[in-house]
Amino acid sequence: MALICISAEPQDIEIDPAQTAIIMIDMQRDFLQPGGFGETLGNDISLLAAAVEPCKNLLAGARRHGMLIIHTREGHRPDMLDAPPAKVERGQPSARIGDVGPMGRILIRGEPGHDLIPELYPQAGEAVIDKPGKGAFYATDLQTILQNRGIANLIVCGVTTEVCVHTTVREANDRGYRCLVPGDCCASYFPEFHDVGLRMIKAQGGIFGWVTDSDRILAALG
Ligand code: TIU
Repeated sequence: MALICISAEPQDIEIDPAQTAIIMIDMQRDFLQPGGFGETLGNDISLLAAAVEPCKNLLAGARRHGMLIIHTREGHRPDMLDAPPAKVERGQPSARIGDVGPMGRILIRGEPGHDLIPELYPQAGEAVIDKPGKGAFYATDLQTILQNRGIANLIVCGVTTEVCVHTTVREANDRGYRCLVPGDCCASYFPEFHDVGLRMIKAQGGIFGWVTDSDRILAALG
């Protein structure tokens, strides 16, 4: 496919869809459904629901165009050897990472709560990357996958805007990827952090990347 031009801020961006991957960050039951990690931290999980439908639409468009689609999941080994005590022990959550909740052990791989939400479930052939940290590059084979597929641009979606989406965008930007963030495909437990997080990406001439929305990406894909 030829280059397409996507309306974005701070300026429009031209990309080749064949060199572009969609990354769905951590659209897991643990963050979006009751009794998971997000709720144990004291958050109102209903604030994340707005991103689901736009992500669904964008995924459908990306699938139609044969784009590389990657899903990530934050979580830890059942033996928790990869879970830093500094992460597990902090704060006063109602249940800690590894404790048993209504969706199984909190943020542990293989548990029901760790799985992706049914609305955005991966299709056959789509990569799922398990990551122990907030960024999708840290301690994963994401960069190898992107290099093997000749990817230069990332469309980064998911939750939460200022935590795992931002960390991944920053990691990707430093590795030379052009990052495009559709704001309606991201959400935060803190609406003001969502807004400012998007502003931070596109400020200073696009210091971390570009911001757009799902409709503008779908319109450009045609
Ligand atoms: N707590 C919070 O806002 N986010 C996370 O812990 N992980 C992700 O953002 N995925």
